[in-house]
Amino acid sequence: MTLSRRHLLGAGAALCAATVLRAQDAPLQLTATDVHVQGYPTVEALRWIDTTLQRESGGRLALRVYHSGQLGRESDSIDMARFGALDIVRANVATLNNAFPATRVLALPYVFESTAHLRRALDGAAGRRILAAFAQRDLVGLAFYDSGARCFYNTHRPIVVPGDLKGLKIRVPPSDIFVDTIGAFGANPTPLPYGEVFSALQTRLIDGAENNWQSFHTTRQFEVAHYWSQSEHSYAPEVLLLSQRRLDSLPPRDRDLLLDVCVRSVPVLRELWDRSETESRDYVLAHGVKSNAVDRAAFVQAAQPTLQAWLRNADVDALYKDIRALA
Ligand code: GTR
Repeated sequence: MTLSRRHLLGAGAALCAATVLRAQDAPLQLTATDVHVQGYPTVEALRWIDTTLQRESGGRLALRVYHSGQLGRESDSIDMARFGALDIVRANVATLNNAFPATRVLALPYVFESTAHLRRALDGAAGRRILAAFAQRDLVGLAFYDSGARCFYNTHRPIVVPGDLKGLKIRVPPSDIFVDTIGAFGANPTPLPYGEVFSALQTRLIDGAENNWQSFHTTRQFEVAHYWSQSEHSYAPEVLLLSQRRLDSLPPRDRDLLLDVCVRSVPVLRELWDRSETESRDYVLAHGVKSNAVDRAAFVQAAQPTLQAWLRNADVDALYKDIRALA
């Protein structure tokens, strides 16, 4: 088929019209932040939200994802979202523990038995109650994401019983619960922002830290800390938070779509999570990391005074009982 001049002019006119339409209807670009690198499950879940929003809003909404802590520390980005300076924050509940008491139960030691237990609790009444509590401080709790089981890793030796941590400086996230828990195990807890852990290990400012396999892998901390000990002392999950101001500014149909797409990103994240956990573990073990089992009963016992002290708060205790009933 040969294209006539008339066809070409027609196509050109249509293209111009589409461009004008796009300019008028420029998508509203929401912003999201995550301290993790590209390819990390939480960052990929945010990307999925972006493409799904674009597709299902007919191009009205998009999400720009700032990964790798480009917008600063996790704790600062939570405040930025509260004041409307950015829209979505993917943060760990550990960073939220001090300011948002409802999140505390999720970070306490040995509350969860497994990822399946964690997911049951987050998908049920306890999860809904915790998400609702963010409204008190200008945030919308959108969804929880997995963060696996946090375990110890260090530059010195295998940790089998809590006593093996004695004298070690272990980095913790900025949460009083983590300071208490890691201190109760006998280590010297050292709060530091996530982005500073690798160099702190390298310069021997700290002896170790605790986190999940994926963080240990993607931050390359495994190149410096060669001992991983499977303590599974906390399952502190991730949470997706939205600026209430932003939500209020959206027309109802976009509001509903945004909330719905974020909820639908949870199974997407979970699939990515399960796959990447195995990949990260295999990768670091193939690159010289030595992993060992711990005396779990000894860790559970050492955690009891911390757990009981935090459970003196009636709200934390009520959530704890609901969660334990699902174990
Ligand atoms: C990771 C979590 C991050 C950050 C980090 C930390 O597991 O995904 O958001 O909180 O832990 O320990 O600071």
